[in-house]
Amino acid sequence: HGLTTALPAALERGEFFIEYQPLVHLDDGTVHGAEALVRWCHPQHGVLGPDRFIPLAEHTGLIVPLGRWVLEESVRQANFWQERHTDGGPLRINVNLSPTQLHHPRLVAETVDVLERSGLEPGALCLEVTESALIGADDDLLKPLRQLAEMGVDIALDDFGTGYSNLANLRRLPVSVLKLDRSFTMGMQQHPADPVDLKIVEGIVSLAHSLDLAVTVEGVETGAQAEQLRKLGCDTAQGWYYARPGAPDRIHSLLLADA
Ligand code: G
Ligand code: G
Ligand code: MN
Ligand code: NA
Repeated sequence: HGLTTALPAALERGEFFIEYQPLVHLDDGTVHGAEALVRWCHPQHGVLGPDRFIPLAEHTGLIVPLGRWVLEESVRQANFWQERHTDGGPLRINVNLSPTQLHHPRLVAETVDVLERSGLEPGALCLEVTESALIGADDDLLKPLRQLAEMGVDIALDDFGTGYSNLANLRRLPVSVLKLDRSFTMGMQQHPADPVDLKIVEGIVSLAHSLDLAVTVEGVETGAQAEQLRKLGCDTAQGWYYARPGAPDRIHSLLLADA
């Protein structure tokens, strides 16, 4: 596959870049942080989204150096924002971790190293892992995540509610945030909102809060959805209603507007 063989050179040539999508507090709309979303500016095909190359990088193992670069770059960026917006409270940076990265023996050491070199406090970093990556996870797999959580790094369960959500299993996982999948938000778009989706979200929020987990909702596209999700008790939100993923200066502007 052409894209697969081009990946290592692309990383060396600096063809990857990161877009940031803001995460906002649902109660007052202020910025809580941003999710780092990687893109590939391919010399022939133009800008490729992660769906086009993350699975290939995952398959070849290039996800390890690529993921390291994403972490390093987005943590550096978050620290830059932090230093310029000290009064706004800590700004969070969310970084996606793929299953291969989770299994990598140097995950904890490298994350500690990146944080120390940047000066960003561990509590400002949130690592997103998908539910499916943790299905049937044994203690060996959970141990690095526990170590990171003990240092203060937040672990978020991404795309929550799409897989084989095992609610009882949540207690065992070192997660502090649930990211509710976009499919639930889509159910809020209808008028009236899908009553079953309402009940499900209500139940998930109540369970999450009773376990001291924060709830982030993805894919908010309208003000009506945001209001509905706020009423249901969700804490933070992400979606086109607030902003599409974009260049880092967009986050900088939003932070200036909040101040
Ligand atoms: O930005 P976009 O909606 O195209 O992202 C699609 C998916 O790609 C997201 O759900 C996200 O989980 C994944 N993704 C984006 N950036 C990264 C990254 O840096 N590492 C990994 N492993 N996945 C990413
Ligand atoms: O990590 P995750 O797979 O959840 O990445 C989020 C993905 O969802 C990104 O690809 C991003 O571009 C996309 N996205 C973010 N906000 C919205 C939205 O409001 N609506 C839709 N349809 N997609 C969104
Ligand atoms: Mn994500
Ligand atoms: Na997601």
